Formats: sequence, C-alpha cells, structure tokens
Amino acid sequence: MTALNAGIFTLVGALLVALIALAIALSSRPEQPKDGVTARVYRVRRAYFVVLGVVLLACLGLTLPRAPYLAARSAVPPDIRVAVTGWMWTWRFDAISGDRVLVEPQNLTIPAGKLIEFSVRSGDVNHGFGIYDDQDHLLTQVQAMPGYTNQLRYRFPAPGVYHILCMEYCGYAHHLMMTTIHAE
Ligand SMILES: [Cu+2]
Repeated sequence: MTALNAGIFTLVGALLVALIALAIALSSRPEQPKDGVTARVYRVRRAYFVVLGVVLLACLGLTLPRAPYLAARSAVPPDIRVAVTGWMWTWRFDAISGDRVLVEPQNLTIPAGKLIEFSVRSGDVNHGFGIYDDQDHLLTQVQAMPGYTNQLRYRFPAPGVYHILCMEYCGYAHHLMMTTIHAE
C-alpha cells in the first residue's frame, strides 16, 4: 500500500466515523427544551460540535502526509543503514552500511542531508529511541522493543550535534541513557 492510498483510506475512514457520529447525534436529539436560555446553550453546543469536527478533520488531512510510519516502508533504499540497540542503560550503534560513516559503540557520525535508516531494537526492556536537536527539541522517535526491529528513517537537516535520549522509563538509571549523533 502506498503512503497516498493509506492516507486516503484513513481520511475516508475518519469522515465515515464523523458522519456516523453526526447521524447518531441528530437521531438522538433530546426533546426541545421550553426554556429559552437552555435552547440557546444547545444551539451553541451543536455549532461548537460541528466546528470542532471540521477543525479536527482539517488537522488530520494536513498532518497525515507527515506521518512517519509509511515512509519507513518506502521502496526507496536509504543512503545509510544503522543498527541501534538499547540496553539498560545505554545505546549502541552496531552494524553500518554506507560510506563516510564513523561508528564507535557510543558515538555515531553520519553525513547531514542523507537518508539514514535506523533499525532499532532492545536487548532487554522497552526503551524509546528519541532524536533531539542541540536545543533538546524532539525531531523524531521510535520504540526500541525486545523481539522486534523497528525502522526509523530520518534525514539530519544540518551539520551539528544531535542528542539521543531514552523516551520510555526503563529503570532507575533511565535518565543516563543518553548519547549523541554527529552530523557533518
Ligand atoms: Cu529509558
């Protein structure tokens, strides 16, 4: 399934759910209250419901193309493949393919602007592989799970230092589960 098809299916599904919700809301309409104030509050609530539905659908349509899940299954080969393993309480970059990549167990150097594919797994419990910029704004993330390998594709936008932090509480030294990626 292409990303476009999946996006269209999701949007159509959301529209159907919205229509069903609207139909239920209309068919179970309460008896019209006699009190004028209550009637006005009901009207405002109905308008609010419709506006909220339209805003949520618009947000879904605008943000859906940016969802990372289908990009990870794209047929386009990445420039560089990196295997990442999380353990209590460290990250390790293991297997690498591609040129101009320097790897040490705790330190990865990759070229900026290239499509990097991280194959992320865990050696023990669930961790979260989160990539942050040097201001600690989250850029992208994926779960590191025992028994599964999750793919995360990312293009580091500019040269610099990127921080890797564990995003899932994994024990008393969870806060020490940090490393860096250097993009050059
Ligand atoms: Cu953790």
